[in-house]
Amino acid sequence: MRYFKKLIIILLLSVTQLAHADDGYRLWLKFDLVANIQQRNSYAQKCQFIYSDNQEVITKTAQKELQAGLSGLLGKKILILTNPAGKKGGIILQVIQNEQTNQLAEDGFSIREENQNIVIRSRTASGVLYGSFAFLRQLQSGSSIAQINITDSPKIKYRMLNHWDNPLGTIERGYAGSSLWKWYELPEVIDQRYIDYARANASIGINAVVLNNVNASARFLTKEYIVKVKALADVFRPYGIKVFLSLNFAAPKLLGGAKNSDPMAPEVRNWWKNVTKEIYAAIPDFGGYLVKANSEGEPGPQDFGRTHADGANMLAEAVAPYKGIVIWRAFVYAADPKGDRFKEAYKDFKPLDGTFASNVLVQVKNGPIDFQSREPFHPLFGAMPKTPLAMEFQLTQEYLGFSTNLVYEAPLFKECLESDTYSNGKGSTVAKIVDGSIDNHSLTAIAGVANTGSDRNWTGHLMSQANWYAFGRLAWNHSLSSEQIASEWIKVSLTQEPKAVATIQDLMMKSREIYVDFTTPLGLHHVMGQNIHFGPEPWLEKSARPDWTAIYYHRADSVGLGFDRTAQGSNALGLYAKEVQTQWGNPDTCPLPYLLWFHHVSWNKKLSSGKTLWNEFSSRYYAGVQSVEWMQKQWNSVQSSIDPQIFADVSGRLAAQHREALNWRDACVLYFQQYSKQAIPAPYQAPSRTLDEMKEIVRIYQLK
Ligand code: GCW
Repeated sequence: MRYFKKLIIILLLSVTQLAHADDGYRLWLKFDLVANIQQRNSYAQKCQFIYSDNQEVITKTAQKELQAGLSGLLGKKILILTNPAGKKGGIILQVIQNEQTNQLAEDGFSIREENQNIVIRSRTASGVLYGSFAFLRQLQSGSSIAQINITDSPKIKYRMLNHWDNPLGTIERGYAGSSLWKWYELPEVIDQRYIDYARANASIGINAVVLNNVNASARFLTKEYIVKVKALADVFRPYGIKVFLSLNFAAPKLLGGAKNSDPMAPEVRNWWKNVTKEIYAAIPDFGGYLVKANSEGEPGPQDFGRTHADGANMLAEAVAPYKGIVIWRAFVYAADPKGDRFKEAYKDFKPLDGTFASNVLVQVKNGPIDFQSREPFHPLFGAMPKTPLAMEFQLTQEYLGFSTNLVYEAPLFKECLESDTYSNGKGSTVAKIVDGSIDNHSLTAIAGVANTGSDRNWTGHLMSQANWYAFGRLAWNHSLSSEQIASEWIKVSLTQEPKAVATIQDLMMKSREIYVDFTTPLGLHHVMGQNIHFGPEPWLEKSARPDWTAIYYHRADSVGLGFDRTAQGSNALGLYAKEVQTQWGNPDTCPLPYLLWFHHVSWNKKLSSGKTLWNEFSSRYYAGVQSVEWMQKQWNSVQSSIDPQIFADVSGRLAAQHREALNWRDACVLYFQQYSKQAIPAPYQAPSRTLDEMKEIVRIYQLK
């Protein structure tokens, strides 16, 4: 009997446990019952009903979302009224053009208490949707809504995700499973996930998605695929999201039987016009095209002696009648062993400033090389005042340890956005170039390469959900702080227990610098494993291109370490404004995070930290590993405030991160020690593994 009782208790316990287990699928849209009864009652008093005087499809979405969210938070069904008849204590949605809403940017909203109702008002239906999600966020995070008075407008027009998803379901640089888009099932089968994806995006203000990889298959432009794309566009439209496609520049030849794809050939121009017409017939609000051309083997206008502008303008002409736009990527770099990849995009694009059609944006990665854990801002920002420049950030952690490393990316994004280009005097930050305010552009865009996939929790590492969230919030308002966004995300996703919120926020805020320390400290860059871009491979000397090796970038020799980009070296620094050159040009005063980006520094040089380069550099690897141990400890300390399934999953990934940090440390200090010929500084101990052992570990990582 006693045994039986025990069994029942164990069973009950595990059922409760299961009921609480959170697999992360609901992201930041949990809307669980507000635990504090007093607070719940105070919310309930003000949210007794929902009414909208506008019946556009997006406003209906807002009503539905409010109803579902509030019902969850308040534990009772909230009615949508068709006639409020002077009722008080409800939520009123209003799409209206008046003096007040005209002050808002498109999609901006206000939330105010008026005549004892809460009015969410905008001049667009999507503004009302964003306002509704913002309102729900107040309740979710436990904020007071007494005398609520919020006015908010997005600073950037197109806030987009770029998916690098391929037609067969794989994702280039995706670390969270396979593609969300099930092309073979579309258009007949609509996965619930498409809808949940749209909800998540709309809730943080994302209003555009590019569905497919920039290394694009021409397949997406066929009749068969246009109906599939239309099916997704139909799902996303009620959430205010426009669909874009990446295109393959050689499509006229590949699909249309044209002789070639020369953008000046009438036959080619017509082909694009016709295919564009077909797309718009199916999807009248189709956003337009994203193009990677003449980059890493992709076809482009230069194949026919034409410029990037010739290619972009041809497509711009095709989409113009439908108010579509073309986003042309500046991620191009010729393979010149004597050159400096840092300068390539600038060389190609700067002379084209002023020659692009008015519906073209040039999309520039945040840094000049490729989404490294730290890069100086791209020198094109500020250098093309006549061309709207879109920002491209990478959410998927290609160079940030895939889905086993906790790296909160908001500080990385902010560092770039807040960099001063001095293009139009002090304060010409990258953010102000991108939001159009410096050069008076109204066509503005910011893109994040998506980190989503078919994994149940969407992003592989649960903490990477914060990067998706932070991107959306910053795309909307780049002046939000990383701390603010982190704490907001933690409260709606993990816990509201104040001490746990503070601990996790601190851990997130430090995570990027910790990753930099154990992988590429002091401005070292591009020393990761070849092809897969995982783990260390600083010894990589040969690759298909010189600028895909590690030695091209770190330039280690018996004298020192780092790439001299001053006038004595490649003079990439010369691409920046004078003030920026002054800031980074002198090795004695260059901030340590950027040092090896711009200088070849001798091993014995005394740095501003008081240590020599070798001592500082090698110590960072050890400190980085210790910091991962610190992250593990901090995470353990919040266990009681976190859902057990989430806790265990993140703990496991932190342990994996620790193992990987040790690999980075041992591989890098042993490799560079061959050049510095100096001992590991006290109090640290030399690695117990040899360089050859590290090379073998990395070699095995890369085996097919
Ligand atoms: O970061 C690099 C990646 C490529 C990618 C390319 C790009 C889509 O390694 O996989 O291709 O950049 O941005 O075009």
